[in-house]
Order: sequence, then C-alpha cells, then structure tokens
Amino acid sequence: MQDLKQRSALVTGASAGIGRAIATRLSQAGAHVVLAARRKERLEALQAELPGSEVMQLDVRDRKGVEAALSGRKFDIAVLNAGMARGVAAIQDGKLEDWDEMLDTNVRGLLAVLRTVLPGMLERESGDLLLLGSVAGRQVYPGGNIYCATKHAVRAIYEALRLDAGGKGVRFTTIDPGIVETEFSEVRFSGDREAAAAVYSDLRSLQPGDVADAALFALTRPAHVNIGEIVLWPTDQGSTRDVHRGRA
Ligand code: NDP
Ligand code: 8X3
Repeated sequence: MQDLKQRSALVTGASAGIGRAIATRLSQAGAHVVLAARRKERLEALQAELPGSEVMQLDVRDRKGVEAALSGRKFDIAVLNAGMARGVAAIQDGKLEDWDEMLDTNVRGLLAVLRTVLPGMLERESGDLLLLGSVAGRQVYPGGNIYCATKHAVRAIYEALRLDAGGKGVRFTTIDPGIVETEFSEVRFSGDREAAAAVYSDLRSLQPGDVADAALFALTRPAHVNIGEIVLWPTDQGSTRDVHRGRA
C-alpha cells in the first residue's frame, strides 16, 4: 500500500461535493493538499479544517490563469474534478451558452490543468492523474446530451493518456459515478432548489465520501498497480435512465 504522507496533491473543484470529500480524505491521509476552485471563502473555510492545506483560487476556464498558478509546481497527485452541468433541455432546444459553459469547464478546463501538470509527472516518472468522469461518459440519457458529450470526452482523454503517456511510471484513473448527492443539480438547475432536490428525493444516492473512498483506494495501491476505471453506481440505479426510488 502506498503512503500518502508528504505527497503533494492538487484537487480542482475542492470547494464542494466530491472534490471537497477527496481533498479532505487526502489531507487526513497526510498529503499536502492544494484546494483549487473559484469560491475562495469556501476554500478558506475548508483550509481551516485541513492543517497544511493551501488555497488556490482558480477558474479552470481561464487558461492563462491556470498556467500562471500551476507552472513550476510539483504535484504527486492531481485530481481533475472541477465540472458542472447546465440545463436538461433537449438538444434541439439547447442554449449555446450552456453548451459553451460545460465544454469550457469539463473539457477545455480539464485539459488546461492536465497539460500543465502532466509533463512534470512524466519527467519524474511518477504521479497519479485522477479524472472525474461519470456514467454520463458511458451512457447518454434524454436531456443529458452535451453534458454527456463532455463526459464521453473525459473518457476519451483518459484512454488517450494511457496510450500516449503510458509506460512512464504515471498512473491514470477515471472515476465514473452515477448519482451523487452534491450541489451538482443545484448548478444544473441554476439555483432551483426544488428541481435539484427532486433528483435525490426518495433515493439512496451515492454520497461524496463514497467517491472519495474509491479515489483513496486507487491512490494507495502499490506503484505497479493502476486502478484504471472505477464505475460506481448507487445500488438503486440500474442505468442513467433506470433509477429505483422508494427504498430510501
Ligand atoms: P458540485 O457542484 O458539488 O462541485 C463542483 C465543483 O467544481 C465545485 O467545487 C466548483 O467550485 C468546481 N467548479 C465548477 N466550475 C469550476 C471552474 N470553472 N473552475 C474551477 N472550479 C470549478 O458537483 P460535484 O461534486 O457533484 O461534481 C464534481 C465532479 O463530479 C464534476 O466533474 C461532475 O461532472 C462529476 N460527477 C458528478 C456526479 C453527481 O451526480 N454529482 C456524478 C458523476 C460525476 P466553484 O464553484 O467554487 O468554482
Ligand atoms: C452526473 C450524473 O447521471 O446526472 O454525472 O449525469 S448524471
């Protein structure tokens, strides 16, 4: 088992949900964690709970800002988690600005961070690059269209990493969860709390800590073991379209 003590870890999207949970577990395991996201106050509040952690205010869509913040930094672990969905309109009714926001965050933003941190890992011949994909990167569902496209892109990027950058001591992992109860739906429904709550209502959803458990399992395997793809469903979700409510 690998010890995470003294390892440096970048977590994007650490101000909420899954990223917050992974950052917390990493810090509790002794890693020096850089907490990156846009909402600085949230990050500072988390930093106060996690001794030795560092706040990095960062919008992953700001390519120059990403390069300025991350160039020259050494990370043993990078968790590329920042992501979002906007809307559930049918593709023929979709708003271009919503599509841009998802593509800019989930694909271009992820790539900007990846391109900055990966070369150092390859030079050092060690490191862990962990991507937050989704079951939406494996199955499309009605109204999911462009969000699903961004997560299919994350899956393709994961596969490309294995082919292009494999064999150099760096491990690549994608964690693809089903429904996790976070602020994700509140963002997707632009602050409509009722619509967001309905997604998780009467359902035993995954919790952010469940995803963090999976991440920590992958990151603590011996160096020769690369847990590549982790698909994590709520027991009561059969597919992106089959959600079994009423057992909560
Ligand atoms: P949350 O909305 O709870 O958290 C999203 C995080 O991403 C926040 O910390 C937010 O921080 C950050 N973020 C969003 N946009 C940006 C940006 N432009 N720059 C930097 N940080 C950003 O959602 P989740 O925790 O659920 O989502 C985390 C990841 O997990 C996403 O990639 C999502 O697609 C994926 N996922 C989620 C599932 C779910 O059901 N919840 C299931 C499968 C995958 P801030 O706003 O402060 O910048
Ligand atoms: C988030 C999970 O099923 O809402 O990736 O797309 S889902």
